[in-house]
Amino acid sequence: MKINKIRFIEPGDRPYKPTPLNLFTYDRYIRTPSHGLMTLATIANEEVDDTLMYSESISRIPIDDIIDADIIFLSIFTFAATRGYKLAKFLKKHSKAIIVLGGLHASMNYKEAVKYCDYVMTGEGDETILQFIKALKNNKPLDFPGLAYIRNKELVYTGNPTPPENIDTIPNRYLVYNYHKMAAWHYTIWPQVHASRGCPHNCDYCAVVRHFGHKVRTRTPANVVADIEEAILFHQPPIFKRLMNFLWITDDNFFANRSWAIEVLTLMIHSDIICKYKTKFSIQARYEVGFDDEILDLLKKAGFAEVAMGIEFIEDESFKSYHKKSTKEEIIDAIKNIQKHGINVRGLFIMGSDNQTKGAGKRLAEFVDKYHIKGVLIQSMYFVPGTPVYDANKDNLLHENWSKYRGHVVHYPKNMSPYEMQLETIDASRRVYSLKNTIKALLTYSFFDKALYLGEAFWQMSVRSDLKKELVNLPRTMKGE
Ligand code: B12
Ligand code: SF4
Repeated sequence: MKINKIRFIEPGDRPYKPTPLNLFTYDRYIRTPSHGLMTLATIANEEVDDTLMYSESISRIPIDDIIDADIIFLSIFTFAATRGYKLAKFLKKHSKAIIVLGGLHASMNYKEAVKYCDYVMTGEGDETILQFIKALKNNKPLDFPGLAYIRNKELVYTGNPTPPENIDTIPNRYLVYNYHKMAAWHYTIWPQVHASRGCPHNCDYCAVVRHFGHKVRTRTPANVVADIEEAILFHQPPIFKRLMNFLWITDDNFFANRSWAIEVLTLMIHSDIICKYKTKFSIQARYEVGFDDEILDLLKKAGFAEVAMGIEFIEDESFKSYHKKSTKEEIIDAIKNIQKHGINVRGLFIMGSDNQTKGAGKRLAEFVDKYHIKGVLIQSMYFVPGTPVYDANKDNLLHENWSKYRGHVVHYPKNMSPYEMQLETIDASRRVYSLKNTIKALLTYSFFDKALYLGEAFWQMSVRSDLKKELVNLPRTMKGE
């Protein structure tokens, strides 16, 4: 068949609406288009010239331009699955295109996703996307691993694909409709680069390791640095320079391959990126990096302003229960050592573990205060089919309305009602971004930290208002009461 036009769609949970709020705060959630789908669009564009991506994070989707495509690829994480299914269903009805769903949620739940599309493509699509397009173009059978579809009312699955080793594609960000225009003027849209995949650990609640596997695969250091430079340039406004440049390296565990991480950081230091663009960087890491003085020195020299640490819990029992290999003491020591190197620590926390009791929100905020953590993400425990926490809690879930799997309590915690747990999350955020802390930030933080703090304080306000609205739907009793 002829394949002349391909469209990629990133469904947005809360599709983009233009509002002045978007210019300086996050409009309920941080909006940056999917690096993964952009990468696939870049690869597909090698084969088909008329390739374009729409991200509902940053623009509306002009249906007229989608409907006459030959293939439409949609990408879904769990929080966007409901919207993705709705779009896929609509497109299946109104377009002759072949509708394909992929991404973490579709891969881990292909039996569910296949009901809404022609094909689900599981795993990472870097290699299979071209196989798929070429097979259709050349009327060859679609029999390679990584495909799920329904034939004669039966589900066919061709098996798991092998994860790609070569992941050196630099995404062509210009393939995302309206992205450049938005990025130039919206300070809340940050450049991001994803440099490695896979993690050797096995935390029970983590979907990432189930999707990307335990083997750590890395992009070549020169390729990563080239991507960083492209990302920074892409986000520059045409006339004035951005007041602050901030780039987020989004790897889940950047230091899992230590020698590679050192190579990347060294190359960043030797390139003239830091002087040329005066960019600051943020990176996600486990606490162990806090004991690695050599890496911390390199991070500082390479312009890293913060390490976003997956602290998750502040109770040792919770670490044990969910197979997170760390202790509260180790985390505290790591935080202190990172700060000693002049780098801020951002805390990524999970609420809703079985061990948490009433007052968990207050204790979290006290921890943040006591250890001078700058910036938090407080996330309710997630239960994605395919993860051990899902298997252990299948009977405790309130529902499987995926659109609510983005911060809300979705299960019966052990020691509280869902309603009370949600209040604890709201309380934690309210305390961390209290008036007292805001005044402190305004009086004592550097310009850069102040700007970051204010952006987040506004964002957390809208997150809290969202969490509050959901309270009416949450049971006020514990399970079985
Ligand atoms: C950067 C990031 C963000 C960014 C941008 C997200 C984006 N647009 O992609 C921002 C800040 C917006 C964000 C927000 C949130 N995030 Co986030 N985020 C990430 C992070 C760290 C990296 C994403 C990434 O670039 N991955 C790397 C690329 C290469 O992978 P990929 O996108 O999955 O794409 C590959 C494959 O999956 C596949 N593929 C993908 N799509 C398709 C489509 C087709 C057709 C095919 C064939 C293949 C395919 O091929 C791609 C290339 O190999 C991930 C963790 C992770 N490792 O993925 C968490 C992650 C996606 N976030 C998560 C969560 C929970 C959230 C929030 C809900 C947090 C919160 N409480 O606010 C919000 C949701 C916002 C909302 N919309 O409501 C979870 C989602 C869990 C799940 N089960 O879906 C993750 C997995 C983190 C985790 N540890 O669990 N996030
Ligand atoms: S360390 Fe992070 S990425 Fe690795 S399994 Fe645990 S939560 Fe997932």
